[in-house]
Amino acid sequence: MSFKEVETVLAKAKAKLVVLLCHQNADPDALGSVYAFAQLLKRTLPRMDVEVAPAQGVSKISGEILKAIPMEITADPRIEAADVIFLLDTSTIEQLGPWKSRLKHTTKPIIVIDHHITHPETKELAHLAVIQEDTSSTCEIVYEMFKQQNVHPSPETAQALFLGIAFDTQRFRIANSTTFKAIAELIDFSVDPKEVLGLLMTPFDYSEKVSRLKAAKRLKLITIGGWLITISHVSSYQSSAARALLGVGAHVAVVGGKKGEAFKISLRSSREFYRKTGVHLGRDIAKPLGEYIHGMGGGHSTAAGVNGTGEFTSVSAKCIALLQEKLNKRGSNQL
Ligand SMILES: [Mn+2]
Repeated sequence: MSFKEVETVLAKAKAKLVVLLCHQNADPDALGSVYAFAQLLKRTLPRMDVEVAPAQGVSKISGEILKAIPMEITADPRIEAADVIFLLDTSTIEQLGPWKSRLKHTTKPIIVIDHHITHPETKELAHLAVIQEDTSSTCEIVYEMFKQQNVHPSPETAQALFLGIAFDTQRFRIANSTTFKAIAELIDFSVDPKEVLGLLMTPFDYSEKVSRLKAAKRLKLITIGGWLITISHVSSYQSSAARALLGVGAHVAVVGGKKGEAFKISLRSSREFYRKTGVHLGRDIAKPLGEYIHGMGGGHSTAAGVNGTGEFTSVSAKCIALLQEKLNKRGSNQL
């Protein structure tokens, strides 16, 4: 796939205005890729008007990045007036929140640039789809296009790309040699890794710290077949609390909490737990747990969530039962 294909679509549409969108609560990869791609378009086609708009704002970490690297973004993109619409780092139009319906009925060409597994509906919607599922970030795909066009990114653009790649590769933990080559080149475009990596470390809010500590104080520790399982409850920041419990040594952390009538559970497990047991938290635990509490559950192999209604005691008992069943163990020991 090349930038030339994008240029062909733009030329055919006689594009004077294009809008670049990315998913809501934009993470650094989404933000970095829309921003950098806009810079590439402006450098290649200087007469074209380019608007950048993350749907419903950006994540907390991205907010910190925006303070350090000023990027021109708009909260009110001219979607209807645009000649071509781009979606970056966005696998379904659901992720565009309230803008979804504005896109569903558009007759303008839509170009998707992404590294997630594409939803069939998005494939149908897209005029051109640049999907590289084996690339660790959308920023890497965008940087490749800079190279194809022989355009050198500005220091700000290089920083934005660097941060997107660093974020999506979990600070290079899952990066491969292609990623490291791109990173080395970006550093040569005046990125100071020490300085910019600091932007990805947002300190916890006071209330988030309290939730994490309360979850630790209230935790119930059991073992099932030698695996350390922690179960706890807090009324907010459940996922942060579950990550904290993994940090202190749990193989699996289940943190539930009620806010009004809504009951929410976050589940996390270590990679080792998933590798050795094959228990997929999203599929094997969160999904049936969601049905049990008359709500919905799902997620990834080591990170999942459930929403519904229920009481902590019965929900945690059900969760333990599911873990026992999936691990093929009858009992559990309380430590
Ligand atoms: Mn991404």
